[in-house]
Amino acid sequence: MYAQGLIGADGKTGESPEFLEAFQKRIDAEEKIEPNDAMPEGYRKTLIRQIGQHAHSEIVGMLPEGNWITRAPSLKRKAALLAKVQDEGGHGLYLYSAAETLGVSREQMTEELHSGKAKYSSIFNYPTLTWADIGIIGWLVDGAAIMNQIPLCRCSYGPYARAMIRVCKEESFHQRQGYEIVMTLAQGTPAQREMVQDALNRWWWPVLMMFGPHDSDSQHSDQNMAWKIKRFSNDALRQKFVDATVPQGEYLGLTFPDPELKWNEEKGGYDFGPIDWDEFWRVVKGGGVMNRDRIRDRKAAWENGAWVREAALAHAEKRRQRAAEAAPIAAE
Ligand code: FAQ
Repeated sequence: MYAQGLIGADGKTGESPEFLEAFQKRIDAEEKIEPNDAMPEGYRKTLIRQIGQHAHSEIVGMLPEGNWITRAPSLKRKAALLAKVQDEGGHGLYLYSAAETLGVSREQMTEELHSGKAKYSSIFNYPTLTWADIGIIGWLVDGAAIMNQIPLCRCSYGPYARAMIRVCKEESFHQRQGYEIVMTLAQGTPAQREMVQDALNRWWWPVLMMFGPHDSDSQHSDQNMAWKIKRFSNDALRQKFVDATVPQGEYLGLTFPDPELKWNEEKGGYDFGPIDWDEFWRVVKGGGVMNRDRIRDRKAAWENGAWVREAALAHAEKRRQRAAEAAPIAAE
């Protein structure tokens, strides 16, 4: 069924206009679409694509921060970071489960991640060089994730929307723990201030890229907004994020690495400089500093965890057999 290309990539439909119109009416009436409902093939496929990529992002996203758990500067920081990274793993699992309700298996999705067919967020291909990067990831990367994911709580596909509610609550704790790390460093010694400013300089532009290409280059936006999978365009969310985040940085006396960043009274938002889309596409296509390491680490985790999956299956089979043997006795 999914023999060719990326799962969910083609979105070809062969449905009658009446069926598509009736489906659109349900969407327009804000009805939730549930797993057993009839849905256009394109809707199902684009959801598998987006939810699968989102799940992969959460799982790959554990790596840059996981790298700092053993080096966190105090027990309190270590406990919070450990909990955060575990939360990201949990988000990945809810999302894989949500995608599975659309008829794709976790193994298929994993295979596509490992082969490089399926994407994951560009942001996780940048290295975490100092402890300040952990604060900046919480503040900015989780901040951007929340901006994108709050509207997904109203996504038309029920299982995805419901998963997002808990994910967003947890992301909001992540964002606060990040901002608190950044605040401590920004109010610390000159060396700490310099470290956090350097981290902000390195992460700012890649974070703006997380929202995806400009609306004019976003191939999925129009259809996915009509289907109410997306509620806001990539550019609209990027603008909201900049407007919310710049005052938070300025409050701490930090500067943003963009000479064109300026409040625009007329539009009621910030103007900002051009994004380097060549860098974005290079990173998305595998050419970022950490792409190769990230996939190598995910593959190793999958292979090293094979015995756990086998043991769980053997245990489930043993329980099934015992239940089958006990059934005649229970029935007497
Ligand atoms: N990186 O037509 P559009 C997190 C691809 S979770 C890589 O605009 P769409 C939590 C896009 O897939 C972060 N690829 O696509 C955390 C498409 O390629 P395709 C992840 C990107 O779907 C925090 C092509 O470009 N969040 O951070 C990126 O309408 C801390 C054309 O783009 C989600 O996944 C990118 N940045 O809009 C974890 C949220 N942007 O599939 C650990 C759900 C675009 O045709 C630590 N996803 N592309 O081959 C979405 O909202 C959407 O999928 C967008 C893209 C907005 C990401």
